[in-house]
Amino acid sequence: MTTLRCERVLQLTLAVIKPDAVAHPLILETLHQKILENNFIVVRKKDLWWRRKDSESFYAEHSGRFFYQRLVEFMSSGPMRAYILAREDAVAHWRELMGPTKVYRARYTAPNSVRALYGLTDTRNTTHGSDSAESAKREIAFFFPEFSVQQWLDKEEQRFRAGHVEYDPQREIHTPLRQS
Ligand code: IDP
Ligand code: MG
Repeated sequence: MTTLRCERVLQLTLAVIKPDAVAHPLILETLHQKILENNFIVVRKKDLWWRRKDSESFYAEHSGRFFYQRLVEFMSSGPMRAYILAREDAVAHWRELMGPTKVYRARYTAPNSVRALYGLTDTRNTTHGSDSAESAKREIAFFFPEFSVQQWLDKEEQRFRAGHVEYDPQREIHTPLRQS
Protein backbone atom coordinates (compact mmCIF):
# COMPACT_ATOMS: atom_id res chain seq x y z
CA MET A 1 0.00 0.00 0.00
CA THR A 2 1.23 3.52 -0.62
CA THR A 3 0.84 6.44 1.71
CA LEU A 4 0.76 9.06 -1.00
CA ARG A 5 -1.42 11.94 0.00
CA CYS A 6 -1.58 15.15 -1.99
CA GLU A 7 -2.98 18.58 -1.28
CA ARG A 8 -3.61 19.76 -4.79
CA VAL A 9 -5.51 18.28 -7.71
CA LEU A 10 -3.56 15.58 -9.46
CA GLN A 11 -2.51 16.15 -13.05
CA LEU A 12 -2.16 13.47 -15.70
CA THR A 13 0.67 13.18 -18.19
CA LEU A 14 1.67 10.78 -20.93
CA ALA A 15 5.08 9.18 -20.56
CA VAL A 16 6.61 6.90 -23.17
CA ILE A 17 9.63 4.65 -22.90
CA LYS A 18 11.03 4.68 -26.43
CA PRO A 19 12.29 1.62 -28.34
CA ASP A 20 15.99 2.19 -27.45
CA ALA A 21 15.20 1.73 -23.75
CA VAL A 22 12.58 -1.00 -24.08
CA ALA A 23 15.21 -3.03 -25.96
CA HIS A 24 17.14 -3.30 -22.69
CA PRO A 25 15.08 -5.02 -19.98
CA LEU A 26 17.25 -3.69 -17.16
CA ILE A 27 16.86 -0.10 -18.34
CA LEU A 28 13.12 -0.59 -18.74
CA GLU A 29 12.88 -1.95 -15.19
CA THR A 30 15.05 0.86 -13.82
CA LEU A 31 12.81 3.45 -15.46
CA HIS A 32 9.72 1.83 -14.00
CA GLN A 33 11.31 1.98 -10.54
CA LYS A 34 12.24 5.62 -11.08
CA ILE A 35 8.60 6.40 -11.84
CA LEU A 36 7.57 4.80 -8.54
CA GLU A 37 10.40 6.40 -6.53
CA ASN A 38 9.39 9.81 -7.83
CA ASN A 39 5.89 9.42 -6.42
CA PHE A 40 4.05 9.12 -9.69
CA ILE A 41 0.86 7.12 -9.64
CA VAL A 42 0.78 4.64 -12.50
CA VAL A 43 -2.76 5.02 -13.78
CA ARG A 44 -2.35 2.92 -16.94
CA LYS A 45 0.50 1.06 -18.61
CA LYS A 46 0.54 -0.33 -22.13
CA ASP A 47 3.18 -2.10 -24.21
CA LEU A 48 2.82 -1.51 -27.91
CA TRP A 49 4.61 -1.42 -31.24
CA TRP A 50 3.81 1.43 -33.62
CA ARG A 51 3.37 1.17 -37.33
CA ARG A 52 5.06 3.85 -39.34
CA LYS A 53 1.82 5.73 -39.89
CA ASP A 54 1.29 5.98 -36.11
CA SER A 55 4.72 7.44 -35.77
CA GLU A 56 4.14 9.94 -38.60
CA SER A 57 0.84 11.01 -37.18
CA PHE A 58 2.03 11.41 -33.57
CA TYR A 59 5.02 13.52 -34.65
CA ALA A 60 3.22 15.42 -37.44
CA GLU A 61 4.16 18.73 -35.76
CA HIS A 62 7.81 17.94 -36.61
CA SER A 63 7.27 17.01 -40.29
CA GLY A 64 9.68 19.06 -42.34
CA ARG A 65 12.34 19.11 -39.63
CA PHE A 66 15.67 17.56 -40.61
CA PHE A 67 15.30 14.77 -38.05
CA TYR A 68 11.69 13.80 -38.90
CA GLN A 69 12.39 10.74 -41.09
CA ARG A 70 14.90 9.42 -38.61
CA LEU A 71 12.47 9.99 -35.77
CA VAL A 72 9.48 8.25 -37.36
CA GLU A 73 11.62 5.28 -38.40
CA PHE A 74 13.08 4.96 -34.92
CA MET A 75 9.73 5.21 -33.14
CA SER A 76 8.33 2.34 -35.22
CA SER A 77 11.51 0.24 -35.06
CA GLY A 78 10.60 -1.80 -31.98
CA PRO A 79 8.32 -2.15 -29.00
CA MET A 80 7.73 0.75 -26.63
CA ARG A 81 5.83 1.34 -23.42
CA ALA A 82 3.33 4.07 -22.66
CA TYR A 83 2.15 5.21 -19.24
CA ILE A 84 -0.54 7.51 -17.98
CA LEU A 85 1.02 9.00 -14.85
CA ALA A 86 -0.63 11.11 -12.16
CA ARG A 87 0.96 13.52 -9.70
CA GLU A 88 0.79 17.12 -8.65
CA ASP A 89 2.34 18.92 -11.64
CA ALA A 90 2.90 15.62 -13.39
CA VAL A 91 3.74 17.21 -16.75
CA ALA A 92 6.58 19.34 -15.39
CA HIS A 93 7.89 16.69 -13.01
CA TRP A 94 8.12 14.01 -15.70
CA ARG A 95 9.85 16.41 -18.09
CA GLU A 96 12.31 17.34 -15.37
CA LEU A 97 13.04 13.69 -14.68
CA MET A 98 13.62 13.10 -18.43
CA GLY A 99 15.99 16.04 -18.81
CA PRO A 100 16.67 18.10 -21.95
CA THR A 101 15.78 16.68 -25.38
CA LYS A 102 19.37 16.47 -26.57
CA VAL A 103 21.42 13.82 -24.82
CA TYR A 104 24.70 15.70 -25.05
CA ARG A 105 23.17 18.76 -23.44
CA ALA A 106 21.43 16.59 -20.84
CA ARG A 107 24.75 15.08 -19.80
CA TYR A 108 26.12 18.55 -19.09
CA THR A 109 23.16 20.33 -17.61
CA ALA A 110 21.18 17.52 -15.91
CA PRO A 111 23.62 14.61 -15.41
CA ASN A 112 21.21 12.59 -13.27
CA SER A 113 18.31 12.85 -15.69
CA VAL A 114 17.00 9.82 -17.57
CA ARG A 115 18.17 11.09 -20.95
CA ALA A 116 21.63 11.88 -19.61
CA LEU A 117 21.98 8.46 -18.02
CA TYR A 118 20.43 6.28 -20.72
CA GLY A 119 20.04 8.32 -23.92
CA LEU A 120 22.05 7.19 -26.94
CA THR A 121 21.61 10.02 -29.44
CA ASP A 122 19.43 13.09 -29.97
CA THR A 123 16.90 10.84 -31.71
CA ARG A 124 17.21 7.79 -29.48
CA ASN A 125 16.71 9.70 -26.27
CA THR A 126 14.93 7.08 -24.13
CA THR A 127 11.66 8.77 -23.23
CA HIS A 128 8.85 11.05 -24.30
CA GLY A 129 6.75 13.29 -22.09
CA SER A 130 3.85 15.62 -22.84
CA ASP A 131 4.86 19.27 -22.76
CA SER A 132 1.60 20.76 -21.41
CA ALA A 133 -1.71 19.73 -19.92
CA GLU A 134 -3.34 20.19 -23.35
CA SER A 135 -0.76 17.99 -25.07
CA ALA A 136 -1.18 15.42 -22.32
CA LYS A 137 -4.90 15.20 -23.00
CA ARG A 138 -4.35 14.82 -26.75
CA GLU A 139 -1.49 12.34 -26.36
CA ILE A 140 -3.30 10.21 -23.77
CA ALA A 141 -6.20 9.94 -26.26
CA PHE A 142 -3.72 8.89 -28.97
CA PHE A 143 -2.23 6.07 -26.90
CA PHE A 144 -5.22 5.17 -24.74
CA PRO A 145 -8.38 5.89 -26.80
CA GLU A 146 -10.42 3.83 -24.33
CA PHE A 147 -9.43 6.13 -21.41
CA SER A 148 -11.41 9.23 -20.49
CA VAL A 149 -9.38 11.94 -18.76
CA GLN A 150 -12.55 13.73 -17.72
CA GLN A 151 -14.06 10.62 -16.21
CA TRP A 152 -10.85 9.91 -14.31
CA LEU A 153 -10.77 13.46 -12.93
CA ASP A 154 -14.44 13.26 -11.93
CA LYS A 155 -14.53 9.76 -10.51
CA GLU A 156 -11.05 8.66 -9.46
CA GLU A 157 -8.84 11.66 -8.85
CA GLN A 158 -10.09 12.41 -5.34
CA ARG A 159 -9.56 8.87 -4.15
CA PHE A 160 -6.04 8.80 -5.52
CA ARG A 161 -5.29 12.21 -4.05
CA ALA A 162 -6.47 11.07 -0.62
CA GLY A 163 -4.02 8.18 -0.79
CA HIS A 164 -6.68 5.49 -1.15
CA VAL A 165 -4.54 3.60 -3.57
CA GLU A 166 -2.39 0.50 -3.68
CA TYR A 167 0.28 -0.74 -6.02
CA ASP A 168 -0.46 -3.98 -7.83
CA PRO A 169 2.97 -5.56 -8.44
CA GLN A 170 1.51 -8.09 -10.89
CA ARG A 171 -0.02 -5.51 -13.21
CA GLU A 172 2.59 -2.87 -12.26
CA ILE A 173 -0.04 -0.17 -11.87
CA HIS A 174 -1.75 1.60 -8.97
CA THR A 175 -5.37 0.78 -8.29
CA PRO A 176 -7.88 2.53 -6.03
CA LEU A 177 -8.52 0.77 -2.74
CA ARG A 178 -11.99 -0.70 -2.53
CA GLN A 179 -14.12 1.31 -0.16
CA SER A 180 -14.90 -0.49 3.06
P1 IDP B 1 10.87 16.50 -26.57
O1 IDP B 1 10.80 15.00 -26.83
O2 IDP B 1 11.89 16.80 -25.51
O3 IDP B 1 9.53 17.11 -26.31
P2 IDP B 1 10.77 17.62 -29.25
O4 IDP B 1 11.42 18.89 -29.67
O5 IDP B 1 9.28 17.61 -29.14
O6 IDP B 1 11.46 17.16 -27.89
O7 IDP B 1 11.23 16.52 -30.30
C1 IDP B 1 10.58 15.27 -30.38
C2 IDP B 1 11.63 14.19 -30.55
O8 IDP B 1 12.30 14.38 -31.80
C3 IDP B 1 12.75 14.20 -29.51
O9 IDP B 1 12.42 13.59 -28.30
C4 IDP B 1 13.84 13.45 -30.25
O10 IDP B 1 13.60 12.05 -30.25
C5 IDP B 1 13.66 13.98 -31.67
N1 IDP B 1 14.52 15.16 -31.89
C6 IDP B 1 14.32 16.42 -31.49
N2 IDP B 1 15.31 17.26 -31.86
C7 IDP B 1 16.20 16.48 -32.53
C8 IDP B 1 17.46 16.75 -33.14
O11 IDP B 1 17.97 17.89 -33.18
N3 IDP B 1 18.09 15.67 -33.73
C9 IDP B 1 17.57 14.42 -33.71
N4 IDP B 1 16.38 14.13 -33.14
C10 IDP B 1 15.70 15.14 -32.54
MG1 MG C 1 7.86 17.36 -27.58
